[in-house]
Amino acid sequence: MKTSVCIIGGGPSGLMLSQLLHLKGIDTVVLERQSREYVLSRIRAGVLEHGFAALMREAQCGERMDREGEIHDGFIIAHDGQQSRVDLHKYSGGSSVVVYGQTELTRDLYEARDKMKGIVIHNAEDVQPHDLKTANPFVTYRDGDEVVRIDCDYVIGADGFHGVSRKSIPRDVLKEYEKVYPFGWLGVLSRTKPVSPELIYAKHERGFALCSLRSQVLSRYYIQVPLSDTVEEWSDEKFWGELKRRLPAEVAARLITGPSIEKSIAPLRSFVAEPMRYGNLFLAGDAAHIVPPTGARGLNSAASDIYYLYHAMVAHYKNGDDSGLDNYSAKALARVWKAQRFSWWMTTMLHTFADGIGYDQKLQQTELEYLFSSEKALGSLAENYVGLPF
Ligand code: FAS
Ligand code: PHB
Repeated sequence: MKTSVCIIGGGPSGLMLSQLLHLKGIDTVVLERQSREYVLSRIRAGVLEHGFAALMREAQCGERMDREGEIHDGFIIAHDGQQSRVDLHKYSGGSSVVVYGQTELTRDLYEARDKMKGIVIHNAEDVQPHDLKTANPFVTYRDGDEVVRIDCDYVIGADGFHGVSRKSIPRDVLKEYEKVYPFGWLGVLSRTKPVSPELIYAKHERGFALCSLRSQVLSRYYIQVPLSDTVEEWSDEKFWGELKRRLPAEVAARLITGPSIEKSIAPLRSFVAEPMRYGNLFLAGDAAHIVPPTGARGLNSAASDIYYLYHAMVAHYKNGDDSGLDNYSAKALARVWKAQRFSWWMTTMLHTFADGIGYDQKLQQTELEYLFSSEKALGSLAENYVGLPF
């Protein structure tokens, strides 16, 4: 098999790039390790930057997002017994975010690939990139007992944190930066009316909590839990009780609870791998970087990688201009590190650190007091949350 761009990973990063390139007449093949059903069973991000939403529309996949997604102009930070609203629209100069689940946008991307007869191969086993430092890289994978070879010009590693691509870069070339937080998020999805029309990020001495949503009949809630906790230890009843304890009384009083239809614990970590290019391999999305979800930057950081790669590939194939490819790693990392900073700042400000000495807690309080006393501080939060320019 031969293609121009072989994409490893059929998550949002890989599918989005495949769709955008196809619309420009650049052929791709996507290799996904799991089944489509498995990929679509994942419950992950819920907040899209306006740049991501624009990319979905450019990929001709934005119609259901615009119909079913919700525009949010602000969110609440609950702290020290009060609820303070962050007016994103005012402090970002008129921008906002779209609340629309990653599961749904991934479904939209798959359907768009089907409509254009895009090649997405599922259950691709033992995917391996080869000859990345040559002009003729190729990728192999197993289909049952058969080994299939795909010759290509470029390989995109969009295979997430546990993928094969990043590990294909020699250890003496790759530099990894990591920060592991001493807690995780226990997340619950329930077919209940959301407790608030806007997201509530709650700082509480018992631990952080987040009230989010997927629609007006589908709620998404999280509470900070120790890394040692397991989902089995958290009955629905125990979860709802703990969430209520961490919310302002008037919010807890109106919380509608119901059976969890998904419940999982995700550890929080910050991670960046450099460089994001090795020969003719380009890393994108979670394959290259991970953020704690506090700042809703995870999926949105993948979007800017895809945006840069898309424009770089079009410049190469249409104009013979390789400047975008040559600058990709530096350009993508510049924005990735800004998302890392913002995610670290939101996580450090809002979570409870068991070993937090008095000084760190005083700093947390000061961060919040400064934030809500300064329009410039609110402007900084808002421009990061709605998404820095690509
Ligand atoms: P993905 O991991 O989504 O996709 C990579 C794909 O590659 C997967 O489908 C995988 O099966 C496939 N793959 C892996 N190895 C392969 C191989 N060897 N061969 C072929 N295919 C292979 N972000 C937020 O903004 N907000 C959140 O609340 C949030 N919650 C999250 C919760 C969890 C548990 C996780 C893991 C992530 C969360 N994220 C969140 C971040 C998440 O949304 C990612 O940023 C997003 O999935 C990135 O998309 P991709 O880069 O496509 O990576
Ligand atoms: C979510 O709805 O899953 C969500 C929203 C905002 C975040 C993290 C997760 O910061």
